[in-house]
Amino acid sequence: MTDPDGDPVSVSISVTSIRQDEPVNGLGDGDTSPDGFFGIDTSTARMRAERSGLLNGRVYTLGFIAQDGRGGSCEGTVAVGVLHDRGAQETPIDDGASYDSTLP
Ligand SMILES: [Ca+2]
Ligand SMILES: [Ca+2]
Ligand SMILES: [Ca+2]
Repeated sequence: MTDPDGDPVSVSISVTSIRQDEPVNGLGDGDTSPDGFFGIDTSTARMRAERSGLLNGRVYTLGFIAQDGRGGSCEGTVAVGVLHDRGAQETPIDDGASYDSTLP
């Protein structure tokens, strides 16, 4: 990475949201929630490694903001999947639904 101003680059990441394409407590996924945990203004998010046994794998979508400490920032998302079947290794499919993982 390079900075257009020539400054040393040091980027801090803060997680701003955790969402998932399955309900936080649907069918065939146990009965635990919330499924996503993070500290406001921290770089660490934790997601429950569960998915519905009836569906096609869970996809979490993490929102984040990256800041360089000098007033520059950008936002982005990253997807994290939970395989439906670890033996089959089929890529989890994002069905497009968006549930807030941090809700109980
Ligand atoms: Ca759950
Ligand atoms: Ca359930
Ligand atoms: Ca899915």
